[in-house]
Amino acid sequence: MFCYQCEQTANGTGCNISGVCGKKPDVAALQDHLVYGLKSLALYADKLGRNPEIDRFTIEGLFTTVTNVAFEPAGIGAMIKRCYELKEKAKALSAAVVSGPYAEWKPAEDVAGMAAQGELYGLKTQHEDDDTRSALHILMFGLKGMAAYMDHAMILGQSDDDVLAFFQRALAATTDSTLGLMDFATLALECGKHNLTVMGLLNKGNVGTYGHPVPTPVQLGTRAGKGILVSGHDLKMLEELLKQTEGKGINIYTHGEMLPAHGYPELKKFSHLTGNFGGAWQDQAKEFVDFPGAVIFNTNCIQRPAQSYTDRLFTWGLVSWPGAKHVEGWDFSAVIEKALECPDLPENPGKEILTGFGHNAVLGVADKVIEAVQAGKIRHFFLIGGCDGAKTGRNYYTEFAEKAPEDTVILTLACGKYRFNKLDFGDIGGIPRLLDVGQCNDSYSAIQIALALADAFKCGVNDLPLSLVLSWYEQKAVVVLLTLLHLGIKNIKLGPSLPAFITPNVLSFLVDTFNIGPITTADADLQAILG
Ligand code: FSO
Ligand code: SF4
Repeated sequence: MFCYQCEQTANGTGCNISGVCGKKPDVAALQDHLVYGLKSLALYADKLGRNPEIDRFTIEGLFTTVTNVAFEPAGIGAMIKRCYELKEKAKALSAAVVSGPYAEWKPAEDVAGMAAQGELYGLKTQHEDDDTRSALHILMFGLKGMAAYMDHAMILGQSDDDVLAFFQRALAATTDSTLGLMDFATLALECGKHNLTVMGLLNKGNVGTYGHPVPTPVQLGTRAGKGILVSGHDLKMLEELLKQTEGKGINIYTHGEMLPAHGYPELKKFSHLTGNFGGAWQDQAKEFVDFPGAVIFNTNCIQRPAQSYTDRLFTWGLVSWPGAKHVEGWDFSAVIEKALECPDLPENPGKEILTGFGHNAVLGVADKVIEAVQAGKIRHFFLIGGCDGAKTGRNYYTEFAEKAPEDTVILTLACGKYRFNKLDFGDIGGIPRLLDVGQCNDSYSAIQIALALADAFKCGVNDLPLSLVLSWYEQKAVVVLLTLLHLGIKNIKLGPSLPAFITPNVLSFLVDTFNIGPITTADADLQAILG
């Protein structure tokens, strides 16, 4: 196997024995095979035009291969089979004539055979030139991240034909050995552009269904009684579970990236949406031991579970883990039954933290914010956002937030916030110094806030007293970064380490064009930003 798509990749270069994430070589090979199949399908789907069944499958297929999503070989094998059926269908419908190994792809009948084929389809086999391959992989990982956001948007009934067409065109392009570095770099930035549309669709889906988030205190810890813990990013799945548990004496808790769900009016109206439990995704295996109820994952990031809670662990949607029970569709009765069998949670409430500062809430107090900036009460804004992870070096973000001067405001989003979201930052004239904009899925909201501030101050986003200090982990962060670059946002600080799939030459291009740079130390970076 060889995989280097996420930040925790082995030795900072690539997982080649087994995935640090828990991905075994057979699963890695099956995921590589699925991606190969999706490219084969795209050769025909690109010619066919929009076909809802094929386009939907492409989105789900790509999301399946994102870090910390799918670990169950049989499920991935079934997707490869389905991919082949759809490819044959697209071939017949489009009557397109294409040739070459991708066009001729045919998977083996059994999962072991598919895994053996997958070993030949790995990342290293694509394009000879390192820089071209680097740009190709940036595009490929960007497509995976965009597929994750598109999946959530489509679950909420949102779609866009141009975006769906781009998925097929870009996937087909990755099979073209005549394309070079600049072709893939251009496609990668185009991916960032389309992702802005996708993030807008997702925002429309979330806000249209659940209302604009409003600032909301969220209880940490547990309340006496039965409980279900929901982890992931999908709001619709949470809503369905809330409906199905109403009046059953079960408290519903959010974990990790589900925290911002508490801010949505149509979700917070459920009185049994009780609180938030635990920290960021990488702490789940040790923290879930202390959550005696049922646990369900609706998206990444799932980790190898500790034995003690595997029997009360469920997965939903594209997430899978061998041995965890998978819920098909929207019937959560098995989870509810398990929660009722489990022992009660103790009465152990913790402190309250605030969430719900989406763009609507922040821009609702824009006058106050602008006044505070003009009066010199707010000197600078930091967006400290992105993913958390297990590797050392991420304390930088805690230290940065702690050391940010008291006349600065911190906007945050995604699971990286768990590095500092339980600290007290106080407020500036009633404006909290820490504003939780939401999930990584809400990056659109942060962009809207930046654009509105730029508008108010009659300047460009790069001229605002705003610095982006980002942490990345998996492919959703890659595509958000591509979106920021597409928007021309400069001077981003990125950590905790730079992606292994970026070659020195591609990095120089990014530094020269966007002045993007690695984080150093909190003190030095604050000094460099604030002077
Ligand atoms: Fe985090 Fe995981 Fe939201 Fe990612 S829980 S790391 S970028 O899946 O999506 O921020
Ligand atoms: Fe390694 Fe990350 Fe790939 Fe998992 S997803 S195999 S940790 S690079």
